[in-house]
Amino acid sequence: MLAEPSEDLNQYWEQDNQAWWDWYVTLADNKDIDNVTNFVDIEPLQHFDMPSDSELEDELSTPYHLTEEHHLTFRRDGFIRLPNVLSPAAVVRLREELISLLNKTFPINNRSKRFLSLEMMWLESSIIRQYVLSPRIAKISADLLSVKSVRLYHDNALSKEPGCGRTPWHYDDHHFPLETNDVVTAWMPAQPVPKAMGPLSFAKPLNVFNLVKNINFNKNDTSYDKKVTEVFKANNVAIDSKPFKMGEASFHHNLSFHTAGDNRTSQSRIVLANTYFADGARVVKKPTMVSGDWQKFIPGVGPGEIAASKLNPVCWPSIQKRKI
Ligand SMILES: O=C(O)CCC(=O)C(=O)O
Repeated sequence: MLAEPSEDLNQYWEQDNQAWWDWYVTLADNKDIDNVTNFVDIEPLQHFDMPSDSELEDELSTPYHLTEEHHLTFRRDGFIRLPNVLSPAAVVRLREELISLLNKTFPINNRSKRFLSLEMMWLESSIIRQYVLSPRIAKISADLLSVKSVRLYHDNALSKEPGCGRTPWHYDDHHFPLETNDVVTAWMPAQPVPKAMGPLSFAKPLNVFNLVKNINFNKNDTSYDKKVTEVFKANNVAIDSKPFKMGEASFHHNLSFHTAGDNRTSQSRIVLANTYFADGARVVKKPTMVSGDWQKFIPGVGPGEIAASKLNPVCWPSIQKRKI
């Protein structure tokens, strides 16, 4: 968690998670996004025949081959980008379904420059459930963490709308109120993400979090984000902000410092981010407001208790049939 959560963070978030994101992106230092008028036009996605439900299930159950080099990279850098985690057709189906869910929640005239978020979609959509409870994705996560078994913390649609600014620098240990560092987020774009669209970007190696872990988090301004940028610059920290190709996904550890660029394109940057954690982990003793509405993700579990509610299914090892 934060080095020393200050008194004013030691409270629960009182609103919903969308309000959390609306607040959170105000903490990013954005120099000129508001003045951008010439957005980069992005070609619509190529047409692919949609996979049937059973083809999708097959794809999302097929193990992904991780090499020793992948493991070393993840351990050293705290993140890894993996090509072809999803086939192009599975990306198109994911995008179509996420757009349909986003359309049900967010009126089209209230999206401008926002960061839209939707969680727990797996409870509502049988298609998203396949991507969230996917043995392929959960096994990559468990293997990278070198743990036997992972549970779901939450799924998250992250739609960075055209004109939305940067995501502030952070590590997820700030956000997830889990008493473990065996936490990983699979960030799976539902289209390619060129530089202008705001790809997730990582500071490396993993241990650079030590350089910034004592910076005071200020919930009211951009000072935290600015200070992290300054410290990373002063220490010549390498930042990986490469674009994401179709089907590529990244997996990041909860101590990996990351940010994301602004979206200067005409298309929404839509991503499915699934977070998994080692089975057996507990909720921290003092969750803060930076954890948002975490009780929605671990209902009925109090601080200090094992995070194993019925909304935190074991996703790896997978079980064939599940009832929610
Ligand atoms: O998508 C983004 O811009 C930020 C996502 C993020 O920070 C995360 O998934 O941990």
